[in-house]
Order: sequence, then C-alpha cells, then structure tokens
Amino acid sequence: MNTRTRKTARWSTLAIVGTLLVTGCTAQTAEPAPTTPTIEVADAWVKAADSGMSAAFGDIRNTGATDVTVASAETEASTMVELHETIEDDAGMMVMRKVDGGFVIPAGESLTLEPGGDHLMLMDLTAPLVAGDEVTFTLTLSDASTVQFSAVVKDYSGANETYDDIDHGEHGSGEGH
Ligand SMILES: [Cu+2]
Repeated sequence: MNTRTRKTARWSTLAIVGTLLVTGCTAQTAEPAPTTPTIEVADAWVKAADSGMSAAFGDIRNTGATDVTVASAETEASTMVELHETIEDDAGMMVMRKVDGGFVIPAGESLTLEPGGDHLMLMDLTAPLVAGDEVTFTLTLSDASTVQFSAVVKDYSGANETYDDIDHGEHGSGEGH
C-alpha cells in the first residue's frame, strides 16, 4: 500500500515537470501536427539524358497561408537529387550551386524552376531518361511532410542551355546555366 502511494506521488511530480517542459517550448515545436500539404507542382518536366546528370523544372505552388520550405527532393531516376540555384559568380559567370536552406515558397505564391534558374538537379541517373517517359519525384518539406509529383521527360537542347557540357565536379559553370 505504502509503496503504491509513493509511486503515484512520484508519477504526479513527473507529470508536472513534463507539463512545465512542454509549456516552456514554443508552440511550434510542441505541436508537430501533421499538416495537409499545401504544395502542388505544375508543368513539371525533366531533361532527357542518357546518363550522368539531368535537371527537373516546373512550378511549385504554395496554396497555403504559411510559407513552405522544400528541404530536399528524391526520385527513383537518380541516386541523388540536389536543390540548385543559378547565380553569377565574382567573375560574372553563371554558375549553379546547392541552395542553402532549401527552396522557400511564400504563402500564396509559386516558385518557378526553369533552365538558367532554380532547378532540381539529378546528380546521377539510374537509367536513361527518354522523352515521353514519366518520372515521379518526392519533395520533402521542412516539416517532414512529403509531396509527390510526376514530371514528363522532354528533349531539351535550348540554344542557351547545355547541361551536357557542364563539368559537375565543382558545380561547374555552363553557358546560360
Ligand atoms: Cu544544377
């Protein structure tokens, strides 16, 4: 009897401490409530390629009331996918590099991934990407929720954009990319 009483008392104390800890945290970390993804991807496409690298483009739309961060992306078509942006380096060359902190899409807005701009970089294709094929991608948001979309493979050899020539060892630079 005595033992049981003591145990109960101890559990109450723990419960109180636990409550204090939770209240001490911000509402954001205390409530990882599963959110309905407010992200949709439209007009998605991938550049056809035999091997090596390729890139995916499209419109990432945030239909929600809060900003969303796309933290990472993956696809069965590539062993690794990176989120890239294209910037002008000190020498005035357009170079692409990994985005720090992911793609942020403000509430109610959309981010356009396009050649010469932001894109999903397929670093190492697992199989040839043939025009007309469909590739499924999964985006992971900063709250760990995921959004899937499919992109159609297109032949793309725009006059100004050549991924093929890019030496990716050092996030190489390429014409117009
Ligand atoms: Cu890239």
